[in-house]
Amino acid sequence: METTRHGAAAGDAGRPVSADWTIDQEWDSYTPEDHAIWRTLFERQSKLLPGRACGEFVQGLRDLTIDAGQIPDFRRLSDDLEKLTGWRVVAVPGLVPDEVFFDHLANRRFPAGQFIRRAEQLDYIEEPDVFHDVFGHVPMLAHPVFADYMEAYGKGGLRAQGMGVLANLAHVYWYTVEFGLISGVEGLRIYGSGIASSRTETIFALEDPSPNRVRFDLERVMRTLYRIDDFQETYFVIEGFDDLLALADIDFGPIYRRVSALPDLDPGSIDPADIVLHRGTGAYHKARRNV
Ligand code: HBI
Ligand code: FE
Repeated sequence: METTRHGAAAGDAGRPVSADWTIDQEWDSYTPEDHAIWRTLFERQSKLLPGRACGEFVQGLRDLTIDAGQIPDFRRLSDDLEKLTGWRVVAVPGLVPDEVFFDHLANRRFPAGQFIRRAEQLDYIEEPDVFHDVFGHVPMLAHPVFADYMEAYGKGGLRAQGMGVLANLAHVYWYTVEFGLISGVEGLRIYGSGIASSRTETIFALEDPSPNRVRFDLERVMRTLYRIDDFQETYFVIEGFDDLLALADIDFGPIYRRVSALPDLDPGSIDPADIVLHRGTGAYHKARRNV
């Protein structure tokens, strides 16, 4: 597990974690090197994203004055965000238990990693740090429809846990909030935070011939396994953010029962019922498997 600069891995002795796992951001304790890493990452992504990220994402960055200058102070960021959609950003040491995560979302609090990755980890980090969480997630929380979807996901997560179907719901989060693409008047664009915060996956997800790009379908996505350690083999494409919010009104009970009886789908597979926007060559992952 990643440790913070304060030496406080979640649950470490000597620094009890509060019940909701929040910590003080201790903004003053970021070093000039920390801010420099933020700047490097910010400048890379803000060059790539115009024309690749959806308009809502770019607008969110602008409205919240998330910029290259320094790691945002969560208090100011939250005050701005709260005016737009009622969400706040709270600091956590890293990954938090599922029920804690869902409870924050259900109450319109986004838990963001307090630490920032080290210079050797610019392109890949396992645990969510402040760049992934703030640059990747927070801009979309300024969008009212997306903001409502995230709250609904938190509430749905608490229910899914009670029903023992958390994995199915987690697949939906992964393929929308983290790795979602949207096709609209602008063409194919990124809204998923895991793509938007990664230089290499920004290009791969949109432009590489290797991955599949398939129309989003709730039951299909619920059944689809995913990769956490590499680019996705399949990206799911929504037509508008109302597609996501519509999920909040669905009674998931019968869907979970149906989906639980069906086999899981491999990340790279195409299902006969899929609406395929681009059938990937699979070349990237084939080459990875052969080394
Ligand atoms: N904790 N900080 C943090 N960020 C996440 O994205 C996160 C988490 N805990 C659990 C979790 N995500 C997922 O496993 C759930 O969406 C299922
Ligand atoms: Fe994330």
